[in-house]
Amino acid sequence: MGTHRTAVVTGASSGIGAATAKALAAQGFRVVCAARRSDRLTSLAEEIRAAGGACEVVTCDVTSDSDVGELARISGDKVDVLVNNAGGAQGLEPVSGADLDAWQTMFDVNVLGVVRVTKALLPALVSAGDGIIVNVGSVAGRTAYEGGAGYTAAKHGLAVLTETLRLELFDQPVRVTEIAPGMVRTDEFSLTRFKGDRARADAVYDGVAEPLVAEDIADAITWMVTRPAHVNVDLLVIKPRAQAASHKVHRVVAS
Ligand code: 8X3
Repeated sequence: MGTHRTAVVTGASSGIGAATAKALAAQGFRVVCAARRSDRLTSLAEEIRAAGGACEVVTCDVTSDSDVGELARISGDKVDVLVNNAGGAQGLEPVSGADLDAWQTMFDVNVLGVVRVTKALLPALVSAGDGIIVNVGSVAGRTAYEGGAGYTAAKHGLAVLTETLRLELFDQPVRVTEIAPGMVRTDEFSLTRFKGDRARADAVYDGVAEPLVAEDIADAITWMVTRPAHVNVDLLVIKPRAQAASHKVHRVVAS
């Protein structure tokens, strides 16, 4: 265990987070998997260990100071990789019908959660001598779309947070990066956005031959963190071939 480099992944219980935890474990990292749902984390840890990986789990809500404190304690004095993946969208209402509770949650998780976790782990990332932070943003953090404002504003916030942190850490041995995925079909992203409405969630991917999947993003994150220490991938925008832009998606409608 002592020789492993440590990677911390938040939102690790499903989707991009779980896939990233598995991918980094396969690269030899000791992976600290953080998420709210401990039952999911337990089965993820079993899967990683069965494949020969090193893994620890922490039940952690990124909006909780005490949970994040515990995450920092378990992560240890040196953290080589931090993947701030916990996040998500709620709703697709126009600004005129904004659900402020949903906006609060989106800012709490996508922005303040990243600040809280980053702040707690930064000393360990610096101590590692070659730390890297990967913030999982979104194309929603680069462009706007109707109905998306709570999420797009939060992910724009995350993008600027990432840029600011890179400036502030310019003389420290820590790389600061963002990956901004477009359409990724995961089990939960759209289902959460539409409060469990399966038909609405599935409609997001209607007619799209091959949306990205969580493993595509995990693969890209693995590439970013395994570049030589002097190589900082500031921003990696990644979309399926069928998605030229947020609004411009090639859909094949069944006849
Ligand atoms: C997910 C991409 O287009 O649903 O972050 O905002 S989108």
